[in-house]
Amino acid sequence: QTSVRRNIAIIKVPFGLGGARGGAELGPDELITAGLKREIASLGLVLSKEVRVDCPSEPAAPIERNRVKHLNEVRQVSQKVCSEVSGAVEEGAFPLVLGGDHSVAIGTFAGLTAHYSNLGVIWFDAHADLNTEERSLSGNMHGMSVAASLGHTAFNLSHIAGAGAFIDPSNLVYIGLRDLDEYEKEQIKGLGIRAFTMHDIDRMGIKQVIEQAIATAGKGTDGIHVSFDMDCLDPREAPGVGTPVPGGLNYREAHYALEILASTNQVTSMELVEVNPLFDHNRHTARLGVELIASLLGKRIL
Ligand code: 5AB
Ligand code: MN
Ligand code: MN
Ligand code: MN
Repeated sequence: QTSVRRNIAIIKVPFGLGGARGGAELGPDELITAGLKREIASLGLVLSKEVRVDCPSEPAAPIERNRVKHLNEVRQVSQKVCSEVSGAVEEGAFPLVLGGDHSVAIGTFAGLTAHYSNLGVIWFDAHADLNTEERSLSGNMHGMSVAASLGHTAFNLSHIAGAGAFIDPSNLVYIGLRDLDEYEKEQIKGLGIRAFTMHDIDRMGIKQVIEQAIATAGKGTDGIHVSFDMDCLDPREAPGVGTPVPGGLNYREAHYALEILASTNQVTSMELVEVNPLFDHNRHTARLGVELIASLLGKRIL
């Protein structure tokens, strides 16, 4: 038996200008080539639609004097992703967003909050993506998407037509953190965000971690969104990412977490981001991404 809505809407977002280096815009096609649609079919799910968001590939105007990179492009893409995600939910489908760099999450959040007023979020990532335009040391917007969902950035959910309310930090859980900027550490502590770092995974094991994550993100919420940055994995498992950090989740830990999530029947959407084929070998990272999506959609070993 499967655990998600039967109709899957694939929303491809070939956008890489929010990232630290180019290549994430190739992610959606790489995941399709790696067999995503075959996996969906063999799970007995229906691909109710497959859309490709039209994304700018080079800046329309020279980068502004401020340090924030490609804000106008992120803004445009966010609006389009919001419409597609919101439309998919309306049609009764499970939105499966394929990035792109993690800035695409801003649009995903906008589209989801249009329908879910108290959304739970499980954010798998080496990074917290909690920077603001003011505080970011890099100016890369893929490091600001969670902050945008909370309303902390100058450009945030409230600037996207159709978006609902900000995410409640008490509904948000991190898994896999191991590379945080000082400002992000202060924010996590100050806001009391539930954060399972790699240290916590070492200490508690992935079973306890995912169970507690579900208890937090699933309690009193009207859905759980899984945002999966492939750099949560150890670079030995997933070399094809833009910002690899040693010491990440291993193959079975990642699968196990997603298998348990599937069994809750509470997951209402997923995005998988930061697949960067330029740093991959033999499509290894995209193939792993497809397998992980399958686990979240209900695939079982036996
Ligand atoms: B990703 C860093 N905190 O803000 C920054 O891959 C990294 O979406 C952000 O998690 C990584 O540039 C963004 C140093
Ligand atoms: Mn990220
Ligand atoms: Mn990351
Ligand atoms: Mn990254």
